[in-house]
Amino acid sequence: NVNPRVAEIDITTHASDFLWAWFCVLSLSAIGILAWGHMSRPIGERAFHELAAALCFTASIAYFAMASDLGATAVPVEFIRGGSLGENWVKLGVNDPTRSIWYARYIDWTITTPMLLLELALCTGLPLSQIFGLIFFDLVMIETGLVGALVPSRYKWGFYAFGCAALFYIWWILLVPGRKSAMNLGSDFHKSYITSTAVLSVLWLVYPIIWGLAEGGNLITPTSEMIAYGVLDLLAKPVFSIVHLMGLSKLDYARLGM
Ligand code: RET
Repeated sequence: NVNPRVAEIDITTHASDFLWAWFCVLSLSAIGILAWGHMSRPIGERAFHELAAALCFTASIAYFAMASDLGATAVPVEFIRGGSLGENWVKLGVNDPTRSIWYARYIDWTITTPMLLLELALCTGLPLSQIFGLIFFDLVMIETGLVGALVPSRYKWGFYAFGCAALFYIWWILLVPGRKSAMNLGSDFHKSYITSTAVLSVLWLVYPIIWGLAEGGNLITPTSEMIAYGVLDLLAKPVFSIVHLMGLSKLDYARLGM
């Protein structure tokens, strides 16, 4: 009596209240950050508040899509470890389990992770070539993660390895040339940069771990995956942005040439 489509919807109806809540929190964060920019900085100095607000708005639209049960596709599961065909799996045919892969989040990340890196990198005085390098490898990381999630075979781990290599490059740029460059702007810029970079680096480490447990290894259910990425997304977008903007609040943007 269970239509596979209904079974699939069942997986996400429970999570959807959570997803609507996340849509609201992200929209309100965007509005709040925009208002904060208006109150605390003259018109020419609101770029970082606007960037933060724009990326929260983008994420809120992604959560709107996912809360509406859009933006997922069923991918065959070739290797099942540590689970049986329980609530984890949607059984479409005999011996043909699939997992819902929420590709909508990768569309969100494609837009928002470069913006998060720009928030940081534009406060360092890093040369443009290194900023382009950061953005390029960030896109490599997200798109290889997406392809890996959609690939049913073990080749997914090859894509994952490319994504991890790209993340190492991002960490290196942020922690070595980025830090040196921020130091040249002055100790106040350096202090704010170190705090923001530490928060970002730790949070970004957790994403590939979740991926390994969810899209990669099928060790956790799509619902657990949704909650794990959901909590991380709030920390990595509004919370990170607020920490970063607070760090910048006393700094003179003239030193950035803005
Ligand atoms: C993937 C899988 C491939 C390997 C690596 C990944 C890293 C993803 C990261 C995502 C960050 C997202 C953020 C979203 C917005 O808040 C794609 C999971 C390394 C770091 C910050």
